[in-house]
Amino acid sequence: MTVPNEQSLRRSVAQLHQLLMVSAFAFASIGTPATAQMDMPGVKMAVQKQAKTKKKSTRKHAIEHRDTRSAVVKRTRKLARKPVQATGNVQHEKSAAPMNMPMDGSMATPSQPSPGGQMTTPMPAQPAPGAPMTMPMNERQASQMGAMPMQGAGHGMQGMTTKAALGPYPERRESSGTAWQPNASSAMSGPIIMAGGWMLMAHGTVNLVFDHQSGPRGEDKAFVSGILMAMASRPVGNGSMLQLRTMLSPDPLMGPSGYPLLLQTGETANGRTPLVDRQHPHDLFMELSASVSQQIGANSSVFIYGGLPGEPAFGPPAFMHRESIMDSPEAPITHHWLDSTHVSFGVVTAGLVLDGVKLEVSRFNAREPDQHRWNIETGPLDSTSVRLSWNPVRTLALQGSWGHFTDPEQLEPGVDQKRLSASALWADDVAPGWHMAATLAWGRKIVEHHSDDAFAAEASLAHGGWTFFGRGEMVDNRELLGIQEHGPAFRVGKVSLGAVRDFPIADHLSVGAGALFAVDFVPAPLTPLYGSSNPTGAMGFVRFKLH
Ligand SMILES: [Cu+2]
Repeated sequence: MTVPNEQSLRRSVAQLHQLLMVSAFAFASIGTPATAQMDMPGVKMAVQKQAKTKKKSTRKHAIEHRDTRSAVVKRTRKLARKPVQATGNVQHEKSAAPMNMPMDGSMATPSQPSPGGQMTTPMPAQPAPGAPMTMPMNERQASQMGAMPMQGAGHGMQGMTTKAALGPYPERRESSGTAWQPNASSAMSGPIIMAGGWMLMAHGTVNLVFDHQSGPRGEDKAFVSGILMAMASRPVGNGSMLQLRTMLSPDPLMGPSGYPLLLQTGETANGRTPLVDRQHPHDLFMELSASVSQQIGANSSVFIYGGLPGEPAFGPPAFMHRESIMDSPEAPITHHWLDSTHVSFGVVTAGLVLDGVKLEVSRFNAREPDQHRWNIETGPLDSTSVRLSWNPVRTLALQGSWGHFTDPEQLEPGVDQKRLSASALWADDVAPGWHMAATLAWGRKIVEHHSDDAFAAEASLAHGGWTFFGRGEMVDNRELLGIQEHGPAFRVGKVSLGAVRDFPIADHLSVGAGALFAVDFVPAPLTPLYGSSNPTGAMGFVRFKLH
């Protein structure tokens, strides 16, 4: 993808995407049209642009009907005449995650079939100037709505499948890039605005972190990290769905050398020396992507995804999107084995979805981002990855993937890598009001006949405004002596435990305070360098969360 006028390409891609997302949001929040058009195969309808959801708790239905949203419509419609007021419930972080609205029209109820099999249901318009429609609801509300009977719906939507960006499955299954998480996950949720046929969603977290890493290789630093993600999607024809995504990171503000993190390696701050015992900052643009999917059967679809940058079909969802550890501000030391490809400057992925199975192939630029964190880079799409994903039940997401990475490391020119990964993500309510998520992941990096493994186990437990999280990791790392892949592999480990308490300050916005403590496990040959066999790390943080 080396083009003659690279500078202008970078600039225009970035500007175009920014403009798109910004104008979409601006449009949505000012002149909201009275109706939002929603299309799905065989169904065309206009729906009321305002909705208020009522808060009730019918726990009994919460579990059975979590993913059945078709009947939501009726309830929404019934309540639609009440004044618009967002009802984001931020008291229960996880269990109160706003519901992701299906985008395929299953929010609306058709009443009159038109001759062509198309149904049109115009609904009373009540424009509220300046008030974009948001449809926040916590799981309980959503489930309760989902459990509402379809009174009066002559042509019920039962049996209709909700449709996400990449296929006809519950939208909650989608995660970073084209990765899947369990349907029962609430990691990707945020306020939703419907405007002009588009469904807009945003979410994100910004952390202010105070970091202390012990010993001679440790250091202290305060920094800002996080992600802000905006998505816009709309149907574009019969069974097709378009999605645009922008993900931004404040990480470049922390400076090119990132933050102290014992046993972490990967990327560079100056283009000459590797970062060791530090986590690199992520680029401002973590994702600027577009995807189009076409439904090819009741539960199947094909899709294509392109990003500059984007995430190829390799590994589990990126750590900042995994519900099991997304509340921790600390990057995993397994990052460059499992999910460091989440910011790849040039990705094209084609995929096939058959019910709970997804097979996808990516061609991408595997070169890791360089030390310039504010720009967009380009490079040839000369690397390949293949991923097979399987969600056998709504609480589980499995994947296995393989990749050939051409020349990934800036400081190791000409050295290719192969990587393998397998992971299992799990999420469910373990008791009323208690939501749990867990991940088990393995990654292998094969470089010049060395095979180096990495393992990660993560879990989070959310209750009320509290989230507890933990992670254990083990890595065979050759880069700790700063001599890249040519050093011996040292098996190192780490256990990290933490908690955060969030307090709502506005609809969909909370402020939280948290802390974590980590113990590192260093093998004997490295203990003189680290001052002990168990150096430690600690972080205190304050965060804003849009959800
Ligand atoms: Cu990363």
